[in-house]
Amino acid sequence: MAEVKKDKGPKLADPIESTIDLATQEMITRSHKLGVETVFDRALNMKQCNIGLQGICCKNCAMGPCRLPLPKGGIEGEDTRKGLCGATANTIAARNFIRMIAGGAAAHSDHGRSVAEVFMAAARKESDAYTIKDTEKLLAVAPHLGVAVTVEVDGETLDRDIDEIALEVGEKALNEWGKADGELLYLKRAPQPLYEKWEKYGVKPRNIDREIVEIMHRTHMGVDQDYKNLIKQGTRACLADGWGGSMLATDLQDILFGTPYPLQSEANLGVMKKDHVNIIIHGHEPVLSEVIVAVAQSQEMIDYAKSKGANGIQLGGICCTANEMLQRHGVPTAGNYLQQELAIITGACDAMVVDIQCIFQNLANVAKCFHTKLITTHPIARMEQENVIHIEFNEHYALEDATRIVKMAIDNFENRDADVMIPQHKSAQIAGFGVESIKYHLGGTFRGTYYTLNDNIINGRIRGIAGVVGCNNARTKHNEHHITIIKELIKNDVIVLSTGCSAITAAMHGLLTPEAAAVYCGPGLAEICETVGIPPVLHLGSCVDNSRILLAATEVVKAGGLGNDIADLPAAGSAPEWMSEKAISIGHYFVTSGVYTVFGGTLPTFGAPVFQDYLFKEMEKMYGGMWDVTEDPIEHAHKMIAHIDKKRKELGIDK
Ligand code: XCC
Repeated sequence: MAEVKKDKGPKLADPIESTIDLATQEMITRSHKLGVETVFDRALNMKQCNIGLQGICCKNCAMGPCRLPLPKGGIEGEDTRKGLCGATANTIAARNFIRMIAGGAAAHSDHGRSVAEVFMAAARKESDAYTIKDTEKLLAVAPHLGVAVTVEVDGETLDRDIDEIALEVGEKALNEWGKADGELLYLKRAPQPLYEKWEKYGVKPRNIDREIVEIMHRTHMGVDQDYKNLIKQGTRACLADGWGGSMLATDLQDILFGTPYPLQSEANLGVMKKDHVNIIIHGHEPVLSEVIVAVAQSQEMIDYAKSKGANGIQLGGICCTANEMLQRHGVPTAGNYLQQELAIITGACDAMVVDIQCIFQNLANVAKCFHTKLITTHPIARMEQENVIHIEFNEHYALEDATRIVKMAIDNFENRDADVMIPQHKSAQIAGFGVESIKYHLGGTFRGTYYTLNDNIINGRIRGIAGVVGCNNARTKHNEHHITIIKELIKNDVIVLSTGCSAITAAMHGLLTPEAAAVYCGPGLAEICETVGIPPVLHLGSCVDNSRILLAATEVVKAGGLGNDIADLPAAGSAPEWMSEKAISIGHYFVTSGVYTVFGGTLPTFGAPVFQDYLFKEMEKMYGGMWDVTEDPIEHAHKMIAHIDKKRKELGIDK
């Protein structure tokens, strides 16, 4: 990234070279004016370690770190690189790779566990703040966990008591993390041929926690030293994420807080309001934000805000908490991952409330320069800086905790400096899609009418389906690759399902509106979007909601006409600006569920070409999906389109 020229001191990021988003450009300029450093500046001043980047630095014991750089010009002849213990580049890269899967799967799954615990509190009626809201979803999920929804009494089939079902669903769900025998119950939701592949290759997860623990064991010094066997365990753990922890998180959240249906909102920093108390919620778990939304919308709190001179309370979200609050309540999205510091730099953020994952520690340093109260809420995610306030959120006192947080923000409104600058950029968005609503909007089924997804894929109006998901990364121009790739896909009639910060990015750039179809789509996709009134990019929620994409793909398979397995579909996955370990876990569960998946930028496999080849080529023979990577966003989109076309040809629908 280019820098702003100055005489001495750390380099400053050039706003125009750092991002394609105008609001972000304005806030980077303001950060320089105020002397507040952001991630965009740090990315210029911190060099990346090239060996770590390639995945070939082993620091799993104190004889190392052992670094195995790839010779210039690549390997000729035998690859003799090895660490002190003899670990090869393939072993080291595979160990590092699956440790990333363990980190990602742990993050998603621990989130799921927290939700399951709150679910149990609700099912036991121990909490005022949480109830079982969506009984229809409860009844839909129960059979997948082996919970009966009816009971036989005297030869008559009767509906079971909802409270009883909820309790049993909660117990069965929680059991998935640590049960002693069997396999994950949700694996059977996959198409049968996929389930059989998992069985054949011995990768069916036994329980969620065990697969993550086993990665840590196998990658300890001197245990598993066969890259194929290592990645096999990576596969087990990522499936425990996608078809386990994440899917349970999504389902239980829907039951507790409501299944999302399409709604209208806005996105970007311009959603903040100068004359309102601005509360920004950032992180991942909706357990906290759900209650904050309820409290902040109460008349009592609105009146309290008015008594302090504000015109109301404006909530805004960042990262996946934004997606959770958006999809169920229409709370506007303030920004994506790289905009978190910028929300404070507006000077209008009265409180930033954070829970878990994707939270910069530097938020504390930025908050110190403004009046913003930075509040951590989760026992496992605290910050060492003194200006950070910790209000530990407890589901049994959720209303009290949320009220304390909202009041603190309101009380802080009068401490604002006069120097406030909220960039006047925001876009309208339609969000809140899921398997249920995609089906509903496209004719109430996936097959059989003019509007349905399968029929329109078969007749070619829709060329295929792309899942474009994942983070921003300060090593890539902010938002550029997401937007370039998505625009290229929809121009070529590929419908896009999006989650996480990618969906936020699409929203910020106006792609989540039905009107975007006429401007950006090829004629076939435009016709469908205009006829049924959907955007060409469907926002499916947060990163745990990638499980919705797995289930949407499964429904498309089961509806018929497009093969028997996810791997048969004209579909591809993408993470254009990925950065987190969660992205690697998601990428690998997409691949091992049969999806060709392209990552932008780099992958920590470049330094071990044999291991990389295994991921990029051999995986396809086993699961039908495989990894790929490219730095060029247009090439990225066309790799996906080429795969979609290959699948259309195999299905005989390429005419
Ligand atoms: Fe984090 Fe989920 Fe990545 Fe965004 S997309 S930067 S992981 S918030 Ni999950």
